[in-house]
Amino acid sequence: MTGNLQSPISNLNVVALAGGVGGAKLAWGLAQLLPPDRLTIIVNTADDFEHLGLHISPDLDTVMYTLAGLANPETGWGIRDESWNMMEMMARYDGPTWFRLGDRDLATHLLRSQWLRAHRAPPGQGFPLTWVTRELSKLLGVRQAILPMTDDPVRTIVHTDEGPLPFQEYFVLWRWQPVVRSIQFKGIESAHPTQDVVSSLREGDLIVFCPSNPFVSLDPILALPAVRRIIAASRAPKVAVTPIVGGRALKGPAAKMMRELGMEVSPVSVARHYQDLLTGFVLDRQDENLKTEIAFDLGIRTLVTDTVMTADADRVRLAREVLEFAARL
Ligand code: FO1
Repeated sequence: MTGNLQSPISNLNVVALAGGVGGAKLAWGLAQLLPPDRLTIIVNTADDFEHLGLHISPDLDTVMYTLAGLANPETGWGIRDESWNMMEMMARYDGPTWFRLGDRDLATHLLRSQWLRAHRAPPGQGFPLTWVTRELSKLLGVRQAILPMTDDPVRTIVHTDEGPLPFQEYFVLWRWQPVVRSIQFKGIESAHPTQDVVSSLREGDLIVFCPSNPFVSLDPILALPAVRRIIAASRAPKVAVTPIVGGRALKGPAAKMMRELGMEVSPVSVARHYQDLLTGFVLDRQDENLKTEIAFDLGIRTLVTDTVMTADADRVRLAREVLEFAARL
């Protein structure tokens, strides 16, 4: 159902770059307005990790569960109405329970891991992450294309005052409290965007940078060889929605990372971070005073609106405003 958008917009091929919870919310809003075959979500996989013998892809699962209407509304990750029997038994064995795996969520990790292992069979038995993600999301009734940014292993290592931490240990085990010195995407040099990612970026009529963490959710996608060049070469409008509102991140470590990386905690820093790629930037009303700086110093057209997505209606409204803003660029 394409809602009551003017027809030119609902015929746009929209490509959204997303990471965790914030990105998934806007992707869901866009999915309410566009025909399913007009929305592609390219998702960060640098948060992936091996845990208890399972390949876990948190951002892919957050986007998939959100589009399937299954996501836990409180956390944004994992599945709603979840049970935790496996975790309780794990605790009896004094096994690792720092990364909480729900009983329903576990089915996703078990199947993904088994299908990927089959991929390690002789070449041509390919079950790469792109195939696995398409199968799982189709089986959950998701009709939009959810694309891992790459099928190659890329892992975010956060270099902190506690030493180098794999992303999930930094984010969950250490609750993102260690001070960040630098961020590394291990394996990025020899990784490639998938063919699906390359063609969706080339064919997209609009590229949306969702309000995800710029440094650990969108940067891994942009750091893949050729991706920045393909986005820069595209004549489609590129619109970013700010993940920073009133000097703070709505969720997670983005603001704290900015401070620790020596940047001013402001939407202007985010706009500058993507500057060479952006046509438009969506700023929250609380930061309206920064509009001229972004518009004139950075030369990026700016839309000021309410960017905080609390209820589902906010997600759809923001998605509609992004599409209508893009149509004017
Ligand atoms: N985040 C947490 O803060 N605590 C957890 O125990 C946790 C478990 C978890 C399990 C599956 C999954 O897909 C995501 C999970 N997350 C958890 C969120 C995850 O760490 C983040 O969503 C991303 O990696 C960053 O966006």
